[in-house]
Order: sequence, then structure tokens, then C-alpha cells
Amino acid sequence: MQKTVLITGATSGIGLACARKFAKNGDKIIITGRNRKRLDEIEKELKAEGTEVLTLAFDVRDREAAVSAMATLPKEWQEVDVLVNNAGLALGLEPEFEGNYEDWETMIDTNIKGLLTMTRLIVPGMVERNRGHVINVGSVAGDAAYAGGAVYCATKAAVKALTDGLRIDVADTEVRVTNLKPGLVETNFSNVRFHGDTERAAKVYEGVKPLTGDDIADVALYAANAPAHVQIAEVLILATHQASPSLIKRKMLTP
Ligand code: NDP
Ligand code: 8X3
Repeated sequence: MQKTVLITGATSGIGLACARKFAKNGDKIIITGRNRKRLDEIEKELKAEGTEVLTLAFDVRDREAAVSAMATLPKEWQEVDVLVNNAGLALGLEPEFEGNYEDWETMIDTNIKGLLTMTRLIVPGMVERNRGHVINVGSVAGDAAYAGGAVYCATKAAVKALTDGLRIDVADTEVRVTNLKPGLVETNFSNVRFHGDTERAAKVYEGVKPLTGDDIADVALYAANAPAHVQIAEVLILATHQASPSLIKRKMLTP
């Protein structure tokens, strides 16, 4: 059955890979993000392949903008079947006692409050229709802290708690809730974390074959299309030579 899929942060990395995978699957896609130009380019790309696409440019931290964006959804786009809460970021890698206040606020406002806003706006309709699926993009970082990552890890631990809590709150409906927890995925993530220091960002993936956005999108697509009685509650996805947030064996020979 064709679904309407809303993806936050669909302009890059995991979100963009999800947009392409769900589009290939024949679904209708609502792509959202802050970068209007990128959204337009991606809309063009997906439409050229025959996908029905709607773009909404807003910042998930701006609650009023999110509310207005949802209020503008044309009738035929209002019944969102799958919400992929993906927009998120890490900023900085300083010890907790030396971190940057603004970076902390941006991570907390995006990864926790933005995800909550979208959940609050979309899930009531799912509950009313007794149908839907929320896929939150958490992280291995939510399972265990690592050096310099405390605040980012805390936001992803919050995503775990919010996902588990939502699953409890909708357990008497047909709505399903999934926490995808990737490890090292090569996207724009590290460029953003290091404020555009591309050399430092490249080192994160040195000597190891990282996951790709596609690897994560495959799992999202599987979860969304599992039989109705199957709820993929949580999936931890790691590169073969990553064993935990901080244990990565580099210089291995994964083909
Ligand atoms: P990218 O930087 O490639 O993509 C992040 C996306 O989020 C972009 O589309 C970005 O758009 C969007 N975004 C960021 N802030 C906001 C905002 N305030 N409002 C709306 N959109 C926003 O990184 P990834 O694809 O790697 O990250 C996606 C998710 O995956 C994040 O939640 C991240 O924490 C998580 N994750 C990533 C891992 C990795 O190793 N890469 C591993 C585990 C989890 P733009 O900035 O253009 O607006
Ligand atoms: C992103 C994975 O380990 O770089 O969530 O924090 S990690």
C-alpha cells in the first residue's frame, strides 16, 4: 500500500537516503529541512522519477514555523503514515566541563525538542486514524557516552526514552514506534560537528569502512513495511569493525 512519508532533515545524509528509498518504493514523500534550495533540487530529482513530492522548508527548532508548515498541508497530504524524525546534529567534541553553551542549546533544541514538536503535531492524526509509524533516528551514542560527546549522547539517550515512552502511550493503537540507532555513518554529520573543518571530519572515517545513509534507509524501509503485527522497536546498526561508540578497529579490510 502506498504510504505518505514525512522526513525531517531530508536535504542530506540519512534523511535524503530515506527520501530516495521510500520514493523508489512508490510512496508519497514530504521532504523537510531548512535549505529551500536543496529541497527544490531533491524535489526535482524525485519528481523526474515519477514520485509525488511535497517540500516544506522550516527549522524544527521553530515551533511556530513547524505548526504553520503542518497547517499548510493540502488535504491529500494530511494523513501522514510514516514520520521519520531524522533532523539532528552533533556540535563540538569538547569535554563536558568546557563545552559551548550555544552548541548545547542547538543540539538539545534540535535533537530533543524538534523531534518532540513533530511527534506532537503528527501523532494525534495517526492515533485518530488508528494507523501510522514513527521512526526516530537515535544513535549508538544514546547507549553509552564517549569522550567529548556527553551532550550529544544525552540527546540521543533522550530520543531512546521518548521513543520508548511514545510506544507505551500508543500501545493500545495500531501505531508503531521504532528507534533506529546507527553507529558511524559517513554523511555531512562530522563536517557539521567540527563546524566545517573538513580535514578533521574526514579523520573520523579514516581506516574504517563506515555505514552509508542507504544502509540506514534500508532498515527504515524494512521497519515501515513489516507486517502490521510486527513492531521493529529498536535497531542498533554498526559498521562491521565498530563494536561500541568508542571502539572502532581501523585499518581492517572490509571489502
Ligand atoms: P547530515 O548532517 O548529513 O544531515 C542532517 C540533516 O538534518 C540535514 O538535512 C539538516 O539540514 C537537517 N537539520 C539539522 N538541523 C535542522 C533543523 N534545526 N531543522 C531542520 N532540519 C535540520 O547528518 P546525518 O544524516 O548523519 O544525520 C541525520 C540524523 O542521524 C541525526 O539525527 C544524527 O544525529 C543521526 N545519526 C547520525 C550518525 C552518523 O554517524 N552520521 C549516526 C547516528 C545517528 P540543514 O542543516 O541543511 O537544514
Ligand atoms: C552519531 C554516531 O558515534 O559519532 O550518532 O556519535 S557517533
